[in-house]
Amino acid sequence: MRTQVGIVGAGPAGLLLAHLLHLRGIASVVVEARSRDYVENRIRAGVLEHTTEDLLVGAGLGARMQREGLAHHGVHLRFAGRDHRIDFAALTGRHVTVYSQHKVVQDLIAARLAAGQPLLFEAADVAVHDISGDRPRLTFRHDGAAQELTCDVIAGCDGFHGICRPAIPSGVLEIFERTYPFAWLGILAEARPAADELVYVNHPRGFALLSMRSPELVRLYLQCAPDEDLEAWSDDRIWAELAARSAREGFALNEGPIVQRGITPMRSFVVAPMQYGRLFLAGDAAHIVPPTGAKGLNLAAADVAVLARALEAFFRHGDTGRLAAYSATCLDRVWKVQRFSWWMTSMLHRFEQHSRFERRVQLAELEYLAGSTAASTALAENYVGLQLAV
Ligand code: FAS
Ligand code: PHB
Repeated sequence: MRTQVGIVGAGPAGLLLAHLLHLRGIASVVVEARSRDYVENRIRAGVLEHTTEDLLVGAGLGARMQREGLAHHGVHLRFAGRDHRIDFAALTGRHVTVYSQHKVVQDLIAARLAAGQPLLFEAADVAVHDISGDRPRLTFRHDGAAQELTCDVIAGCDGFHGICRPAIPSGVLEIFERTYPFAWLGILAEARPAADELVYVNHPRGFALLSMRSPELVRLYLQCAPDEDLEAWSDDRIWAELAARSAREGFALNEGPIVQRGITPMRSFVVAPMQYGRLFLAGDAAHIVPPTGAKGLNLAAADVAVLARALEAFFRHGDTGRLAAYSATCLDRVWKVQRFSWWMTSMLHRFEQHSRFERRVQLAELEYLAGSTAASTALAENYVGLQLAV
């Protein structure tokens, strides 16, 4: 088989890249290790930046998101028993959209299949070859047969645990990482949200986040130990801990059946450069942010918007300038988003190793935010999404 762009991974990065390339008349093949059912039902991110919403609408993918997504014009920070609302609309004139990542993936897969474009699920033993030449190759097994896909370019959109980043020779990549001394225990529950907008909680017992997926479905998180045993958390214990951390006068959580639960590790991770030869990394394959800033999915979308534009210049005009600058262009945004995600995580979580002084400074940070329009604006403009570099 032959194509212009071989794409490894059918997550948000790989699928959105394939769609943006198709709109530009550039052929691609998406090769995904898991089944369609698995990728369409994997519960992950929930918040789309205004920037990502614009990108999806501009690519003709906004219909269901605009029908089912919830526009949010602010978020609440809850600390010391009080709330401070960050008013996105007043501070930035923009908003975010609560729309589950698995629905974004479903919409992208539907668009891919409707366009009759190649999307191969359950591909085994995927490997990349000759990435330093101008005819890189993908090999894999599909439907029991060995396959080889000759490409002009390969996009590594295969997430943090994929095979593309490791295919880059040792010594090429500079790795930046930080592992946090906690994780998130997340649940999906059939209950009405107790607040109209997201509530980020800084509490002496630990961080909590009250998010949602719809007026009937909540997505709630608790800071927990990095090696937390999920089995040790009964439904009652989860609800009791969420209530204790989110307590505020006049506020009460709505409980309901927990339909999904899991533990998400917390790390900051970046590789530089995000490219080698004809291999270009995008999304979680290149970087991971702690989800406190709601950025993982949005960073993936920003990467592929830059890559699609660079590949258009390359295939249409033979211009390699944008491709050569791909990594630097993406990393400018990646590092600003890493900073924001690290800052939100540092400000809102309980660090066992913190001294009394550090804990009081953390509270002062929140109090300063609550009293400063400038500080609240800085949080708001990062949360709704920095301008794309395309
Ligand atoms: P993805 O990991 O989504 O997709 C990579 C794809 O590549 C997968 O489908 C995988 O099966 C496939 N793949 C892997 N190896 C392969 C191989 N060898 N061959 C072929 N295919 C291969 N972000 C937020 O903003 N908010 C959140 O609340 C949030 N929660 C998260 C919870 C969890 C448990 C995880 C793991 C991540 C969470 N994230 C969150 C981050 C998440 O949303 C990612 O940023 C987003 O999925 C990135 O998209 P991709 O880069 O496409 O990577
Ligand atoms: C979610 O709804 O899953 C979500 C929202 C905001 C975050 C992280 C996760 O910061």
